[in-house]
Amino acid sequence: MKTLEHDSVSTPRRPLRWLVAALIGVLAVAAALAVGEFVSVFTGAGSSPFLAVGNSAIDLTPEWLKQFAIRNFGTNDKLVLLAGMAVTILVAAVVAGLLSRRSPLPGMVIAAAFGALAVLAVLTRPDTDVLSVLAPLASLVVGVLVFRWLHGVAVDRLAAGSSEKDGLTRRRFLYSAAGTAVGAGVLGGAGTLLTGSSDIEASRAAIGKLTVRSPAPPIPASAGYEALGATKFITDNREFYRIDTALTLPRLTAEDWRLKIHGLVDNEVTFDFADIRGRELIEKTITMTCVSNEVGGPYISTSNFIGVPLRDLLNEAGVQDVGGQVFATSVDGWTTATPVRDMLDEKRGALLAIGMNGEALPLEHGFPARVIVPGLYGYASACKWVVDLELIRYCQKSFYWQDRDWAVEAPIKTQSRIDVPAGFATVAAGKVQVAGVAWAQTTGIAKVEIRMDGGPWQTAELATEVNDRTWRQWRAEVDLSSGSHRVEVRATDRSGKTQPQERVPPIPDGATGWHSILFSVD
Ligand SMILES: Nc1nc2c(c(=O)[nH]1)N[C@H]1C(S)=C(S)[C@@H](COP(=O)(O)O)O[C@H]1N2
Ligand SMILES: [Mo]
Repeated sequence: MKTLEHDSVSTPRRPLRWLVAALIGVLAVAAALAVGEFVSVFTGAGSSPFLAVGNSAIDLTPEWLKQFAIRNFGTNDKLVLLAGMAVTILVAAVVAGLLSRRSPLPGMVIAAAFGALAVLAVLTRPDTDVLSVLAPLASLVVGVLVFRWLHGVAVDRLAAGSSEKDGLTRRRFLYSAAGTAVGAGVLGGAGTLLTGSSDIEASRAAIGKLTVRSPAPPIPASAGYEALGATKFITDNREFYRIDTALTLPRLTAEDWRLKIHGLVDNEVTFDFADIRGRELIEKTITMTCVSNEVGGPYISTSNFIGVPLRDLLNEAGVQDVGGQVFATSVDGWTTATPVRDMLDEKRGALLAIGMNGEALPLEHGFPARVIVPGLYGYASACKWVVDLELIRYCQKSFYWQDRDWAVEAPIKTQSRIDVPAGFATVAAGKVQVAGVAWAQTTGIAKVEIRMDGGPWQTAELATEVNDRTWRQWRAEVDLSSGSHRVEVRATDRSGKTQPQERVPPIPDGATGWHSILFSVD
């Protein structure tokens, strides 16, 4: 590090001021991140050092922490992770600066270590290639060099001695620091702008309205109790729950999308978007549910899904082992597996979906195409951004959540939820309306009961059934005196099974227990 010894023999080495040292760390890291972000515009979204580290963090997060995040931050869990990463990086940058008050070496080593971490993260992403490594490498090099350079400028200033020279070098440091900040801002901003999802949005917009050969029957008004303030039967696309491990949305246009079906099949087939769209599209009203949904939780929504029967696509490939699994892979590397039997079952009606409520799939729900298998939890069936279906024998491969101790197979458990009144609401005395949803996809709901304050069960009125793949709404009326009350609900499905009272957590194959709400009557 000879070249860095700016102090002359006559000027004794003085450490940099705390603030200057910290600023050098922060600026070097900002420059590194900005350059990495900018280079990743050209080397692919997966190569962004910041996001690659974030995505790896998601995959490496222990199960309990992931559950905690989903429970506490819900769909904001990714935002919380990104903010946490930003804070960690900021702290590391400040520490790197402060450790380098005398020599730039500690900061350079820390910058290099962070760069190496990003290189590793990018290399281990499933959606990156060798070229992708250029982005984190650029970050590493820029981080180390900018740190060393700014440090040199600052030390020069200290070593200057005469006040005239001092002023000159102080100005030089300020210019260098400001230049670095502006440069990082411009490059980082340009990188973020250029990696926007506008090309994907344009590809989606170009699809326009999907023409469906056999539309889903209209939802009768009697299927819900919207007038009571109950949940809407069909969830708006923007309200549909979203669960996935993708920190940023995959950037796959309809034009570039391909679905390959291979493995234990007679002939490998590949479909493109025009192939799928050109088929007779069907529309089915289906309620999807996430296995992570706690009793009474929000991760359940209903949509009119548009697509083609997966059964047809699989039969075109020629399934060799109906006792095996269909192993699905998303363009972002996420995987799942579903029993072949369930995918082929005509009554269940698994779809390769390309639309939701008349529109092309929204980006966050799997554009251009995804799998929907009624009656199975999403993690074990509903692959978004699906690009590959491989027919395999059991135990040949394991999928994303299976590797994290969730069940290999996961039919949706019969459940019910109270939506009206809201928890801890205060309602007027007299006849009180209680309403909610119950679901037992592909089995159907036979009965819903409620009870007040631990009293006798009372049968609720069921709304018109839309089909056995959707939730069923219910309502009941109770006469209540003023004071606080507790209402509980339980559903019985058409197989005759009543929801067990015992509370079990979502892991490994879905929560059980009765939902209850506390509220008061005026
Ligand atoms: N590629 C990909 N597909 C995925 C997931 C994911 O993380 N990545 N999550 C699954 C889970 S756990 C669920 S519950 C559903 C949720 O679909 P939605 O976000 O459209 O509601 O998608 C499934 N498909
Ligand atoms: Mo899920």
